[in-house]
Amino acid sequence: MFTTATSQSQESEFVPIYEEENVPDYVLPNPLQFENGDPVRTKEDWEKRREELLNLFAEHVYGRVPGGVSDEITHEKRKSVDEFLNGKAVLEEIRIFLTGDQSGTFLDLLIIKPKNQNAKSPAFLTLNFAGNHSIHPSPEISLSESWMRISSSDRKAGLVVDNKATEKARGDRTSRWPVEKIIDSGVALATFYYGDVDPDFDDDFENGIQGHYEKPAPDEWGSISAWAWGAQRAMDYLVSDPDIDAEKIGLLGHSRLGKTSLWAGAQDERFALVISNNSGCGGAALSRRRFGESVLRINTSFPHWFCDNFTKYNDNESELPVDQHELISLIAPRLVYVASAEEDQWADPRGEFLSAFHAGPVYELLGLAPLPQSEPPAVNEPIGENIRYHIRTGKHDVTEFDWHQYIQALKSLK
Ligand code: GTR
Repeated sequence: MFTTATSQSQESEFVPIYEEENVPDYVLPNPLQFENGDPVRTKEDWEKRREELLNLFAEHVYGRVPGGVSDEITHEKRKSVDEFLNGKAVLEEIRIFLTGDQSGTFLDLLIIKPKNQNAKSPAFLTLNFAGNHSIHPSPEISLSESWMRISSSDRKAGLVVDNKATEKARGDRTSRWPVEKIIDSGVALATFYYGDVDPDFDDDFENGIQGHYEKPAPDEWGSISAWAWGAQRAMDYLVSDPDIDAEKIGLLGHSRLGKTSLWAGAQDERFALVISNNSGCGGAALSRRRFGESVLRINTSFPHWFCDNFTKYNDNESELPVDQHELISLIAPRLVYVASAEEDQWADPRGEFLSAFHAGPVYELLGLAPLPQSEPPAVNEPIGENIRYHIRTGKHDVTEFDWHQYIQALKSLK
């Protein structure tokens, strides 16, 4: 089942590596060495190296946001429900206009806040796959009218018809969203549908935010870069919300949205916590390992996700000027959480762990402890303080176990 126009033969030739002995030898680039070979010795050096790395990731992997794109947003509060979750919470829906006027692309931010708090609440900002209405069955949540991908199971169940969500789709993803547990922990939850910013299909950037601008150049934004930019615009609103503690906002994404969280969190230092849930290739997993999904494979299956320059590294990962441990290191000194799942071999759990581990020297330079061990921990045993990691039992998913760790991480922020 392939979704691109790329030749079938190129796809069918791909055989993923699933044995450690078949992982090629590789040398990782050193986050603490400038491109000219000079060492990074001080915090001031690191600030410069950080800029250099951000530019390299923008140019070679995700694509930069074009110069003409304005970050100015306007918003409109469309709904406020005072008695949500049996009166425990307040629900708000904020439409955030992304192109300066109200006729262009917008994202709908759903915010659920605990009530009766004496202080401002810490919050999660999370991107969702299937519309805000999918996270909880309440009819108070507006049904998304945006274009939706259709999986065969969604079609069978009538959740998506003609690429639009139906009433049946309400609460379809509740297993991934323990809303009551989050609220009971005194934490607010803000979420938006990623397809509001750019619909997730290869449309040559006709739709979504890129459609308002010139076609992206080879070093300009693919969809992940656009989704990450959208998360930053949602953050612009969230930090202005008087009920939210702007110093304690954690950004969370799963899978392709974990890749997105890492790229947004690397660039935007307002996120005090950045969480990658099963983000895999182009996320936390080291590209040079080629384990499971590879750069060639991801660029073939999803040609719109990364910038066109990234295709230079198809089957050519050793030439990449960066690797994904450096993406993790860009989050330093903030709290970063990388999570894997045992059965999610496509995402290379070991490669995800090693990225978190090899980001350690940057945290150490900034006076913070790296991961305490160079080998992955046992399943279901989270490790680390400033860089946290776990591998849980089970498959590619977001579970109660994952959320439990993320809530603890958010609440540990000083
Ligand atoms: C897969 C893709 C992964 C991951 C996943 C998801 O098909 O190969 O990189 O992003 O989708 O987002 O669910």
